[in-house]
Amino acid sequence: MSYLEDMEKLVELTHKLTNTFKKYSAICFTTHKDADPDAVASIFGVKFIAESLVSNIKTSVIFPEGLNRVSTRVVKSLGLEKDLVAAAGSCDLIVCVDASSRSQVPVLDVAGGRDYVVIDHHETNELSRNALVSVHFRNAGSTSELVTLMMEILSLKPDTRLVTLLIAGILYDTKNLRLAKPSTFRALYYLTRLCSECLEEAFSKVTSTEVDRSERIAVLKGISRAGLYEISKDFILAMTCVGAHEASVLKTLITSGADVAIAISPRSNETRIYVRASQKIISNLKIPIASDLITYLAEELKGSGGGHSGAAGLSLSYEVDASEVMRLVRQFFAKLGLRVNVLEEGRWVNKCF
Ligand SMILES: [Mn+2]
Repeated sequence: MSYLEDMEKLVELTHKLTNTFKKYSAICFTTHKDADPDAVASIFGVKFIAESLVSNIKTSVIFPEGLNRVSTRVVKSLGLEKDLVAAAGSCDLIVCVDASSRSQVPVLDVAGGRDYVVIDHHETNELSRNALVSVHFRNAGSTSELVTLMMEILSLKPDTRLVTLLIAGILYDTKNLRLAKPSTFRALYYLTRLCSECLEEAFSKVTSTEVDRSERIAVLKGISRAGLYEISKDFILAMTCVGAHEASVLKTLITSGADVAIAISPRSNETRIYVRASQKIISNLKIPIASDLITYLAEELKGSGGGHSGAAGLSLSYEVDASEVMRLVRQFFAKLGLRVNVLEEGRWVNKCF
């Protein structure tokens, strides 16, 4: 089906849908569990459509099992939390968005034979068959863009918060437009004509890599304690000791220039050791350095562990001596014919246990 035919079909279905809305007095809007931004934006978008076209209609939203992490952040930053609260009461029509199967929408099971309509873009949609109206376009990049195009067809103008939310939904489902379809850009054209700043706003909300406080502190501690060593003259080894968020600490050490990063993590009656290796040292030495080192340490320290060439970890059922770990690391590299020299001792040994 061509793009233009798709638009004609959408025009027809949009009117069919709005005519259906007019026959009901209370509408519930729902979606799949753990709602992503596309699901949340679609719910708010189609609710806006219903409220704009049908006067005195009662509406409520139902999010089974709440919102996912990105949705929670987006909704919070747009100040839309209060709109999430489901108004108690019954509804005689259920609008089901961005959900493809009955199991994803518990409310439909509860509702039994209740009337419902579908708006969705998944490859297959088993809910379509029994729906009063099914706006199902498998060629759309997101449900948000379908809802946006319905607004365009109806000449409805959402406010800037809803525009931002809809763009966020589109960006999320199209992986920041990498999976965009022609209809995605048509929807974005409509939305950005209404609010051009909303595009950047939505991008920053969806792609934000905001890290929580405990993780930021762990990373900063891990870096500030690190001891630096050279492995022959070619590679840099960073050793540190942290109690949490080891993966983030090690990732930071590697992206900051370490070729091998090791974190010792003391827990109660337990020690975990994590290793990361840069692509440079892996391809230079042509050995799976992280897993080889962990296997060696696990054997010597009587622990268990494993991993891959770039990332590996082990666990010991006792509190290990940090300088013993350092001795074994030196020995491991000595077996490869590589000498480990101190560049800067750091504070990591003293901070371990
Ligand atoms: Mn979706």
